[in-house]
Amino acid sequence: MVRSAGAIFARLPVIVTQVKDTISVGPLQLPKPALMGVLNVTPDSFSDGGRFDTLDRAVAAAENMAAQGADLIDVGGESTRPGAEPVDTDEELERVVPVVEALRARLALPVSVDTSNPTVMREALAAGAQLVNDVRALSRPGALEAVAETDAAVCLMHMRGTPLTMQANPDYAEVVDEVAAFLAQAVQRCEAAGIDRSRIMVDPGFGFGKTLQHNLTLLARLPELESLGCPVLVGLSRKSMFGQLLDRAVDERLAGTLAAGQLALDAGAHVLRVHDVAEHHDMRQVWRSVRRLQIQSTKKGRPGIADQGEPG
Ligand code: 7PJ
Repeated sequence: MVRSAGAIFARLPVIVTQVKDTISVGPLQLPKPALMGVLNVTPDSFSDGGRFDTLDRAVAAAENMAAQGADLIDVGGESTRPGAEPVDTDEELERVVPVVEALRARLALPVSVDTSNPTVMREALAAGAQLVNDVRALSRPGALEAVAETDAAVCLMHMRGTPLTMQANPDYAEVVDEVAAFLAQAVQRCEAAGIDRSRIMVDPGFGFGKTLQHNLTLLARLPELESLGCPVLVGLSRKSMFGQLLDRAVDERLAGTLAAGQLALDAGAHVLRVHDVAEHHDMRQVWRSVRRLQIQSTKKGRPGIADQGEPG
């Protein structure tokens, strides 16, 4: 079919507003906002069956998340929930590396490894992982070097204390300033070790040594982390902050998680780390569709969200 120039130009604004933002971090190109699907490979997450059964189930879970709209898969073999005990290197390697290998062989999505252990980082990156997600911000001896030796991306998260002790009595004079200062210093340590800023994402670490009030304040003031100049990743999924705020068990926190996730997107978050990919995929679609119209109307000088009153 031959179209007139007029018909083509008439469609142009539509085409332009459909162009997706992208996030570029190290070797990764992700849509903005991106969804990181959580794949736990701790024994309690796949309790029965032998090794191959575990592997098959992990791959099936990741394939399911990919079909539901995940943009990358975060593989973790160490539980970092409050009160969790550390796991030894051999055990973590055995849990994580075969899964990373299998996902790279069978899935088109990039893979991230949720670890603080430099040996696990090295082996997982050699097996094809492209992002190190470290809740301890590469603070373990050898971790900076393990990432610097490669071209992988890294996510630096803020935590106060250790998973065993962090929720005992978290205390800050000014939580947002302290988290931002910690992350700025972690970024500098990386740069000094040869990890370029363009490879780094930052994360305020919801629930890691924070009270409910700290978590809410960090979410409310998330845009302040943009001054670090790195994409911001947030992990809110099913966290105890929703248990406290709503009096809900872990499996009843999806609505709270989605509301907080939407606020995080409004505040400029680049990546959401989530368990419930399908629901976040829908939320993102609704958010994007309205966001586009908000941006267009703001450009025309119409009132924005700051002009609405206080909530009741
Ligand atoms: C996070 C994480 C998070 C990043 C976990 C849980 C606890 N990594 N790993 N950010 N949380 N970057 O999922 O409840 O918030 S494990």
